Order: sequence, then C-alpha cells, then structure tokens
Amino acid sequence: MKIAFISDTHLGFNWRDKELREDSVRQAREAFMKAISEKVDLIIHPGDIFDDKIPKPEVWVEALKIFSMTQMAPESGVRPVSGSVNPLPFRGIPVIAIHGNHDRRGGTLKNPVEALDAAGHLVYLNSSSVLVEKNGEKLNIFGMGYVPESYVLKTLRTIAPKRIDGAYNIFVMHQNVKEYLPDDVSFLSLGDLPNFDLVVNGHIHNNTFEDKGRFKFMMPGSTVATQLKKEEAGKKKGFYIFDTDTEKAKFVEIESTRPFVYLEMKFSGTELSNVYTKVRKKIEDVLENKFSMKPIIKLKLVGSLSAKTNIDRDEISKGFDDAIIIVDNRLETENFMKRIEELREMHASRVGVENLGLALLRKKLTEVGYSGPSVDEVFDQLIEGDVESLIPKFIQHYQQTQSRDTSSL
Ligand SMILES: [Mn+2]
Repeated sequence: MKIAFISDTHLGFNWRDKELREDSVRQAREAFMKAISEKVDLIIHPGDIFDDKIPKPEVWVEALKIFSMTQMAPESGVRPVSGSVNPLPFRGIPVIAIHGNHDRRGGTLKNPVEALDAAGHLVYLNSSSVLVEKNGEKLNIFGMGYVPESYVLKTLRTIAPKRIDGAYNIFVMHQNVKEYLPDDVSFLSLGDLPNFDLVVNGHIHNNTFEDKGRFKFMMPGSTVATQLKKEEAGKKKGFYIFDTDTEKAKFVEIESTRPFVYLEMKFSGTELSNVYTKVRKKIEDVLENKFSMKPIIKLKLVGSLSAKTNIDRDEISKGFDDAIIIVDNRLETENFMKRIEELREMHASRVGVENLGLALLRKKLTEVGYSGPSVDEVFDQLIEGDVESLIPKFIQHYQQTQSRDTSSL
C-alpha cells in the first residue's frame, strides 16, 4: 500500500498576522492535494493538525474543506477489517490521525481531532489501533497521541502496543525523542519504542527517514515553518509517501512553501547607526534574488553596541515592503528591554506560556512537598477553567491517603 504521512500542519498558525495566516492552510492544502494526485491508498497524520486546541471557526472552515477533499477523491479501496469501525471516514482516501501537543486537551475533554472523527472525516486513534486492508494486504496502525513527556514511558508500558502477525505494523506518535532533541526535556529514546515495522513520529519539524534495524523510523516534519530556526532556512517543507511493499519513502516537496532566509550578524562595540546601515545592506542583497512570494527574512543580531541603547526594529525594516522581516535581537543591551522581548515572544505562543506555567506549578508544588493528583492533570484542568472536576479528585486523593495513614497505625 502507498501511504502519505503528512504531519504538523498547524492549521491556524500565525492567524493574528494577516500576511502570514494563509501559510499553514495553503501549505497543508497543497500537501493533501499532492497526496490525492499521487493516488495514495491512505493518509496518516501524526499530530498537530491544528495550531490551537480550540480553533477559530475560520480555521475550522479551512480544515473541513481539506478533509472533505480527501473524501471526494476516487475510492482507494482501503477498508476496515473489524466491522465495528465507523464507515464514514473510509470514503475516498481514508485519513488516520492522532492529536499532538497543540491539539491535545486533558482528561475527558474533547479535542478538535476527535471532532473531525465524530464528523466522519478521519479515524482518531488515542492509544488505540485500527486494522485495515486492501486486496488482502493488512495494515495494523497503532496511534499514541501526545502525552506529557514525563508520562511517556509509563504510558507506553500501560498501552503496550501489540504487533499483529500477517499485517504490516505501524506505530504513530507525537513526542520528543532524545536522539533528535537532546537539549530538550525528553524522556523517550528509540530503544523504548515497540517492535513495529515502521515507527512514525510527529512533533519534530525537520524531516528524516532512517533504517534503525529493529524498525524503519520516519519523521515527516511540519508542512509549515513555525519555529523559524536556522535549520529550517532554505528548505522546502513537505511530506512522505511510503510504500509498504518496498519499505521505501519518497519526500514530496510543497511548492508553495514561503521562502525563509536566516541571517546571523555579529557586531562588536558598533555604533547604532552603523548597525542599521549594515543590516539594511544585507537585506537589500537578499532581496536581489527573485522569490516566488514575499520571503521571511530572520536576522539574528549578536555581539555588542558602542553604547547601551536599543535597536529600533522599524529603522531596520522600513521601506522593505517585499519581505517580512523578523529581528532576533541578541545584542547586549539593557536587560530590561531583553526581558520584555522574551515575554513578547512567549506571548506569541500559547503553548510556550503553558509550558512555562506547568514548570512553575511543578516547582512550587515540589517546594511545599505536594503529593496530590498528577500535576499535569491538575494543570490541564486549571487552564481549561475546569476547577469543578478537580475537587472530587482531591477529595478522593485525601480519603485514600487518610485510610492508608489509619491502616498503618
Ligand atoms: Mn508541531
């Protein structure tokens, strides 16, 4: 079977920016259209379909258009083996998906990927599997949606994904992996992963496909650049088409990827006016190139200025209407301004703020010797404003601790 793996579409990313808001939709749409024209049998999405766990109706409209497209495509002929599966998502080219960290909601709260499943647009796997077949070839797909990193090993042990003999076995997840993000808070190594034929991971936005011996390992990367890191510059986003017969993967580029240029400039005791001149000259040089659409030019400025003054971003970008200029100011300047910038950047991403909040809550609770219900769970419910359902949990926990204390007396 031919399977398209399209990941981290982040529909709705940068929605506040009128110029950039179309990027996530346009690039995801192209990926799905290409998968359809390549006549794949199945599309698997390893998480972060949406950028936000509660997408705006405008984003929903675009998402629904994309997932209707796959269902209007000529029948691929893939069918569920077990009869109890909803037949609706098996129209056209079926889509199978998990939630990522961006479209996850804690506890029993429903997430937007589940909503797409309820509407019959896709099959949502949440620590569960689906067995499908076409012309006698069977495919067992096990999906583990994103779980907070500190839980991932425990979750893997609990769900214990099982291979099915006589089927091609695919494990789909959305986590940090130590071997690929060593600086990050990650708990999971390749060695912890189950013995499936193919393991596919979302979350990490650069693409790779490797033979790890025990299994083939794939990360399709994102269809849109969200982090604007150095590694993403000059590269086209895309997705994989994998053939289960040959176990080979082909990377399909997205033509409509917005061009992204990353520049780092170093200064040492430089006059402010000189910095402006040099940076603007650099931007002019970049704009000598022809771009298919307005490029994003990210400038990282490092080193020091002659005096403790601050960079005025408008002085850098004024007049450059043919580019979207992002200044990453790391020049040694007054600390106060730096802090404000960091906070501003963090505010741009709800996930960033949430991670910070979770870390703070965990730290504070550790300090007071907290031993109640799981911090991740409590935090999830707090950000949803769902305090009501927390109270019984605390009462239950308190009662359990009480009875334990009494019995040990
Ligand atoms: Mn992502």
